Amino acid sequence: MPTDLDGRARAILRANDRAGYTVPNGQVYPFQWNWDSAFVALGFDGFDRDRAWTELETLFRAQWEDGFLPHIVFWQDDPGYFPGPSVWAAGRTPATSGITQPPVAATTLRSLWNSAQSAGESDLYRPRLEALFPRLMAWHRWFRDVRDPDRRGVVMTVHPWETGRDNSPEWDVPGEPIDISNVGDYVRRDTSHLDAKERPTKLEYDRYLALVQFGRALGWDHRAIAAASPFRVADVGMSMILLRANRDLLALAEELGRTAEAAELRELVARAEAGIDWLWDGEKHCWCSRDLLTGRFSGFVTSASFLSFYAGLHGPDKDAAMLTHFERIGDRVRYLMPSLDPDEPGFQMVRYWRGPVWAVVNYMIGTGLDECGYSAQARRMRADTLALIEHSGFQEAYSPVDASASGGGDFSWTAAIWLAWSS
Ligand code: 9WN
Repeated sequence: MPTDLDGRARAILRANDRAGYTVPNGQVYPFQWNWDSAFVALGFDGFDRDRAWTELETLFRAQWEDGFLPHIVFWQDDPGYFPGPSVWAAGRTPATSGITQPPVAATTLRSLWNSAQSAGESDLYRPRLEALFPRLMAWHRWFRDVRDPDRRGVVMTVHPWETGRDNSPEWDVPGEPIDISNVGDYVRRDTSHLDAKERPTKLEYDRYLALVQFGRALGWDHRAIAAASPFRVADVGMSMILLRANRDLLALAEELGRTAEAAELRELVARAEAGIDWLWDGEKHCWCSRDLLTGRFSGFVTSASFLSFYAGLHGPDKDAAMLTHFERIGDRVRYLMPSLDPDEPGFQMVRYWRGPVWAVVNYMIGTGLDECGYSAQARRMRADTLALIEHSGFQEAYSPVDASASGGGDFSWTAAIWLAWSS
């Protein structure tokens, strides 16, 4: 692999470092994002272990008392992004948003810990692990208590931004009941930085804003929101990522000798393993998200559908069906894994989560495939991801057809995935 790309990736992380947290991109996303930081920490770990741990520690400094971990931390205001802290009005210091994001942090922490151990630095990092562990536990308990009140083993999400896959077509039908009649005027900033054809539409933004206004009107009382939101979806991505994260947190609990927490986590893993079948669409033969209000499957094969491997699920029939989708999609596009099945009429090769490839999702899919023994598919995930970066640099996302860029450049989590995966 060309080593200049290693240097470039490190330079991007350093340039986007705001002394303790990393912005995804300096212009478009000038704050700390939750799951971005979890991936960024993996990138730092290869050349600055201390800084990697700091990324997670800074994120958890913004945790609420009830365990909730916000999707954005506004460490300082910046007019370059909308909606900013005054729109969220979460009433917190530091200012934060009122929704969360996929819980990748426990999986990252386990990886950082393993790496510290291999480097013979356990003594140095154990106190930091001990300090972070209860914070992770609190966040995972928050998911259990607030986002799975019926104990189904799947995660409720109440905003498309929570899923991290903002404008996935999975949210089109569940988004219809959102009342956008009182959203009022607002000025988007994303489309002043980026081409509008690479971004969500006005209708989607109206819905995002209406849901922010809904949460704000309830004072960001998460139980009240979960009981009344017009948008309540069991996101396949979030559910798979949380199952994986609970397994990793369990390993850390065992490592730390926390027997009570380990028992709690074992129960969460067992519940998710039993409940996640609710997200298997037997007609489309795929994992997909499901509307909690209507029970309706999205019916879409998305990149998140392939996170079943990362979640550690083993089911020969379902695996075979997903691998058939993998082969079919792999024949249709040059670069895996498009965020939407290219055989869908709504596939758009540069419109955000309706087609483009994201290095972080590829990393999770590839890791899962490898762990489950599907090594040829895992190799393709890695090779395609590195080829995209070699072709077009460190973009937010890429066209699966021709590797053209979608979204912002000099992107932190893409640089991090290069560093974590190329050596
Ligand atoms: C809203 C920062 C974030 C990612 C998300 C991605 C995008 C924000 C936006 O950027 O979302 O959270 O304004 O478009 O969809 O996954 O965390 O990189």
